[in-house]
This record gives sequence, C-alpha cells and structure tokens, in this order.
Amino acid sequence: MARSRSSSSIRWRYLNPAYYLKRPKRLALLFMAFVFVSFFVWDRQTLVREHEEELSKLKEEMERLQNELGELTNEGGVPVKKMNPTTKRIDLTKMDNLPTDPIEAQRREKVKDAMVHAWTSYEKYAWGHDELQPQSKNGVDSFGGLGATLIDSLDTLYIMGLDEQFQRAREWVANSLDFNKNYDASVFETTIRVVGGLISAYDLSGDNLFLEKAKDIADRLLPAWNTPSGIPYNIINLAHGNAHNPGWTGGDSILADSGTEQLEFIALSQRTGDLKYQQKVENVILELNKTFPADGLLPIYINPHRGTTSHSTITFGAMGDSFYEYLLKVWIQGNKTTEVKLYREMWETSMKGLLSLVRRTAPSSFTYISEKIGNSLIDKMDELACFAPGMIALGSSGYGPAESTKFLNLAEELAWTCYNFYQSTPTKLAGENYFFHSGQDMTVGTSWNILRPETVESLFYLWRLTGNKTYQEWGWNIFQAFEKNSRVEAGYVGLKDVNTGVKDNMMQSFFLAETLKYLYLLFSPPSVISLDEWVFNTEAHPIKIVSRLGVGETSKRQKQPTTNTRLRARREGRFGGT
Ligand code: DMJ
Repeated sequence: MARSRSSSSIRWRYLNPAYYLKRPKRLALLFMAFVFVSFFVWDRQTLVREHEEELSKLKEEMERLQNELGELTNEGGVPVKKMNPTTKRIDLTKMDNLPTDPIEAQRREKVKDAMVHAWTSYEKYAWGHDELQPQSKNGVDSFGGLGATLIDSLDTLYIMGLDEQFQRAREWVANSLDFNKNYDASVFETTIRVVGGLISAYDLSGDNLFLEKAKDIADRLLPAWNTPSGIPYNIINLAHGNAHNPGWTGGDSILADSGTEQLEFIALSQRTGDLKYQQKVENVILELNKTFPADGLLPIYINPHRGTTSHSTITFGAMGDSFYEYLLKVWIQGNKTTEVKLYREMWETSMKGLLSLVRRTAPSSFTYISEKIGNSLIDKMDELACFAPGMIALGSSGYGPAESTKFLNLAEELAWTCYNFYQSTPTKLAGENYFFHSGQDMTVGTSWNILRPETVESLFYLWRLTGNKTYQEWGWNIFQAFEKNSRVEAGYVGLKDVNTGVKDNMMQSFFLAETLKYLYLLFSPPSVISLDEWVFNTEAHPIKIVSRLGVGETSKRQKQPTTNTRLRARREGRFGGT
C-alpha cells in the first residue's frame, strides 16, 4: 500500500506548479510544447476552414454554370431564366433560437404532438394510401392511390422538424410513388395536393426528386387544357390522358377547379425553365378576362368550348372560392410587378363584387358573405368561404391607406363570424355551412365537420398581419375542440354532426397539410415561412417567391410587347390563343 501511495504521489507531482518553479528548464520545455501544440491545432483549423470556403465557392460556381447551361439548352433555344430556388435546404431550426412567448411555444408543441399522432397513425395503418380511416384502421385511395396524405404532409413534417418521418416519406416518394395509374383523377385535387405538395417539399429541402415527380404528374395533367377555349376539363385519366368533365355539371367545367392551378404550374415553369405549364394556366385567366363582369363575380360553371360562364351560383364557398384566392396569390407570386398586374386588377374587381354580397345578421350584426343566383342574394355562407378573411387581409396592403383599412376591418369582422361558426355549436366545431335568418343570427345547415382548415387559415393571416394575439386565442380554442372531439386512438376523424359529436371515419389529408400547419404557424415566430418570401397554395403548401419567368404581357391593357418579345411570343405560341 505504502509503495503504491508513493508512486502515485510521484505521478501527481507533475501537476503541481511548485515542481516547475523549482526546475526552470522543464518549465521552458513545457511552455514550448504548449506553443507548438496550439500552433498545430490553429493551423489545422485554418486549413479546414479555408478548404470549406473553397468548396462552397466551387459549389456556387458549379450551380451558376449549370443554370447557364440550362438557359442555353432550353427548348427552342429560348433564353429562359431558370430559377434555382433552394441551392441549400431551408433551415427552419433557427426557429429554436428566436425569442418566443412560452405559452406560444407550449401550444406549438401541442400542435406538433397532434401532427405526430396523425402521422404515426397514417404510417401504421394506411402507409402509401391516399387517406386513413381511423375507426376501421385502414387506408383508402380516394385520389387514385397517389399517397395523397403522405405528399400533403411532406412540408408540414419538414416545417415541424420531424426529420425522420420526412425521410421515410421521401423514400416512399423515391421508390413507390407511381403516377401511371388508369384512374380518372381530379385535375384540381391532384394539382393542389400532389403538384403543390411536391413543389413545396422541393423548395424546402432542395431535393431534386420532388421536382422530377412534380413534373411527371403535371405532364400527365396537361392534356386537360387542350379544349377549344383553353378552360380545362376537370377530370383526366392519368395513364391515358383522356379528359372530360363530370356528368353532374352538364358538361361544364367548374370555376374553382379551372382557376386553381396557376400558382403550381407557374412555379413549375420557374423551376424547370419550361414555359408550357405557365402558358396553359395563364391562358385560362386571359380567356376569363375577355368576358369578366364589372363586379368580378363569376358563376361556378364555365363552358369549356365557348369559354363563357353558364347560369349558376356565385359564391366564395364551394366551387368558386380558390379562383379568387389565386388571382391575388399569383400577383404576390409574381412579385407584384406589371407583368402580373392583370391578376391584381381582376382580384380588386372581384373584391368590389364581394362587397356587394356582404350582409349583417340580426340581432348580433355578424358580417357574412352571401351567395347569389341571377339577381337574388341567398343568405348562406359555407365554412369554405372562411378563407376569405385571410385573403382579404393579405390583399389589403396593396390598396391605398383608406381602402386598406376598410378591407382589413372587413376581414376582421368576417373572421369573427367564422370563429362563431365554431363557438355556436355544442362541440365548438363548425358545421359545413350556415344560414342567416333575421332575428336568429346564424343556424347551421349541413352539420358535419370534416376537419377543414379555412377558419384557422384566416386566423393565421390575421395574426401575422395585425399582430393581434386574440387570433391566437381563437385558434387555440378551435385546436382544443379538435382534440376533444376528433382525436381517436388511430388519428383524427371528422364529425357527422357538430351538434351531437357523432364521429365519422375519415382523416382528410388536408388536416395534416393545412389545419395542423396553420395552427403550428399561428404559434411560431412570423419569420418561419415569412409571408414576404413564401406564398401558400390553396392546400397550404408554401411556394417560394422567386423572379418570374419572362413570359411577357398577360394583358392587352399593358404596354405593347417589344419586337423581341413579340417574336419570342410567336415562337412560344403566345398571344395567338391555344
Ligand atoms: C382543401 O383541399 C383546399 O383548401 C381547397 O381549396 C378547399 N377545400 C379543402 C379544405 O377544406
């Protein structure tokens, strides 16, 4: 024992400064060794840093050269500027470093938990299918077996930092997603969910796989626009490309179904450098503009042969809604430049029409947007039309100060009504539509709730644009009502009746794409998917705002094209109909 104690004390003496003070030579040696090691470490670190800088410069140079090559080899030699939206993946983890209210952070986590529950249930019981039926615990292919929930969820998973789930979904897209289906698909639903979902995943992750897949499905949808007017047929067979309209419309195309592909197809042209997508969808707007009424309100049915509307309902709800939404959002996507001025003009015209539909209930003076057939107003509003407060708030800043305040006030009033669609039922979840009778304010019509997002979408915009935390409180109350009534063991379900709370058996894909995403963003700092940099498609897929492709004028009212743009336009088949 004595031996071992003395040998250890000999070892420890080297750590005692007194030892070196008595031996200056050893002290000098130790000092030199220290200087040498520090220099060595510093030198290695500098080398690594220099190497990394060199590498990143080389990468940038390579991307620049690839872009130039893309421009040179573009179809027909047209010098189209191809964008590269995400040379690096978008880093949302920075959010953790931003100052955030602890209640907001707690609520955000609860919403994330809800997404994990919904997603895990989908993974377990319906992997690769379009939607999960949580009560019977199985998948169904309501959209032709395109993995609608999986694709609709990609960006939500990414934004919430659910990386492992995102990677598993990415692998499915890479190895199992097959669009070659002998299936009559809805052009609208496939565009907003699948094309939109894939473009968003591409913009966020920078992973080219998603762009390739978006191109594949969009190419299969394109023949739908080959009609005499350029107004698309709303249904197309994904394998064979034959298109038609549903029988129940009497052969007509639906307004929302025909005017809600612009954001996605323009984005696709920007990212691929191929103008064909943009041209097809912009022709639709040019065609509708030819007979656009003074109040900017279009009935929901359009004849695809003549390009004119048929006698039918005017509404900001089902079948009309997102046509108006995209007029505004394409203007935002196009950086609000003269090239997209027509979209803003058409949207402002429609807002005049919307004002003519605004009414107030008695006795509580709730503001609502009525519907119209011919010259008669109908005192009904869909929950679907509750996207309108958000849209109006988003567009209000494009007006002068007086108009801007007027429209923002209107947006806030409408949001209050939509919130009361929820608050007025026993479950605190909104029904599908409401009727207004003098003396009774609002009564629920169709009483189901299928986990729709429109009201929380508007609350998100209003909170972002006004900073008023009341909208967060309302959103939180709605979220809690979903937790209470819709959460089941294997996911989330809708209600057959918001009065009784009886559940259905479907977890709609837009619950993961929209409802939970907007709720999560409602409790996140505004820099997360900033509205200055991103525009949401109608399925809540954020699309990065980039420079618009040089397609030239979209309106005859704009300045005449120069000889060069005219020549280019002729080569590209523009200005000459379809
Ligand atoms: C979504 O698919 C989209 O928001 C669409 O524009 C309207 N309907 C659903 C959600 O309710």
